[in-house]
Amino acid sequence: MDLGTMTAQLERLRSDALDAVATAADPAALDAAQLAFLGRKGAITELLRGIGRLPAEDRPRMGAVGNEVREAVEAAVSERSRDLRGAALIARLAAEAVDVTTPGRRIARGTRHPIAETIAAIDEVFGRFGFVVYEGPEVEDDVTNFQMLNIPADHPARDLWDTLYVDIPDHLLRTHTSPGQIRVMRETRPPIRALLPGRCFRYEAVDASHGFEFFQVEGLMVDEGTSLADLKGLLEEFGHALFGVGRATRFRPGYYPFTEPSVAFDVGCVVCDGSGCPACGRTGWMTILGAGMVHPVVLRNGGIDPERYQGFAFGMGVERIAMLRHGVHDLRLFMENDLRFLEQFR
Ligand code: 2NM
Repeated sequence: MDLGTMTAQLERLRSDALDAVATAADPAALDAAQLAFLGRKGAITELLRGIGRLPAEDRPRMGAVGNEVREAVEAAVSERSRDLRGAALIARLAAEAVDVTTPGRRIARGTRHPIAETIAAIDEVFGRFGFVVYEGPEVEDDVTNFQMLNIPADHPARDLWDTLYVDIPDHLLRTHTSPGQIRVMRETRPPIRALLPGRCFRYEAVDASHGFEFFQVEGLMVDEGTSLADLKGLLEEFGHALFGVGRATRFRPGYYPFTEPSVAFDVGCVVCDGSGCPACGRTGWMTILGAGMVHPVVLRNGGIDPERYQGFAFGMGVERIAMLRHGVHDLRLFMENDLRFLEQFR
């Protein structure tokens, strides 16, 4: 081959190689193009091997042109490689792009359970009168749950509380939060204004108005000269705060072993407003809590001198209050945690 032919072929290969490099769509295609022209068996490499067969005086010129072509193609390869990597990076960044102007997704928040909400509403009303929340244990001993409250063993009054016992001798699940009141009396001194919310347990068949687990809020006030009139005034305020200022209220005689006298506190029926309906048994009244003057024996059990101090106490079932507040007719709904029910209390 002579110099002219070889130079012409080399220029062709240069232009083919630059085309192949420029159109390589990805790094693999670029590697293939580089190998096809500059590799050990590449077209440019093979052609330049023919330099040795040129006349001696043509070899330096052909060598110089050969190097120039090889370097030009190598430069094109590295430039194309940089471009491809840049394009890949831009594509990745575009895929990862975040539109910071997109409005945030609303976080799904739970709602306060209607029982917790009702306890909070009760706490708030008595809090205005200086009552402070205390909590006693759910597992109690027989002495504190019953005997200290003037409910002796083998006394028929025990039948009022069907009790769940635990595997510790003389221990049980509290049937009311009243044992907590004994603890408050023993651990503090008058004047006392305590509120005890908490879960209570009774061995009972479950129906729309009875559960074996339920919540109670009890209150206790002990001071010199505390009277039934104080109790009545406080409970009337409470009834009006929870069920409306225009709501009728009344007290009836009641019975509890730990209070004397004892009363039941009624409000005008929240369904019929007093005219009589199935919800109130056609009486026009609904009982919302029980109360009374703390029995002197109970005060003494709490370490308080009944000659000097008097006290009243009251207790209410939270489910019942919540049912009346929200028009719920079956207390089992409060324990099922069905979201279709709970979401209505937003
Ligand atoms: C009620 C009704 C009447 C009550 C009594 C006491 C204590 F410990 F002071 F004697 N605590 N709670 C009481 C009184 C509870 O619930 C219907």
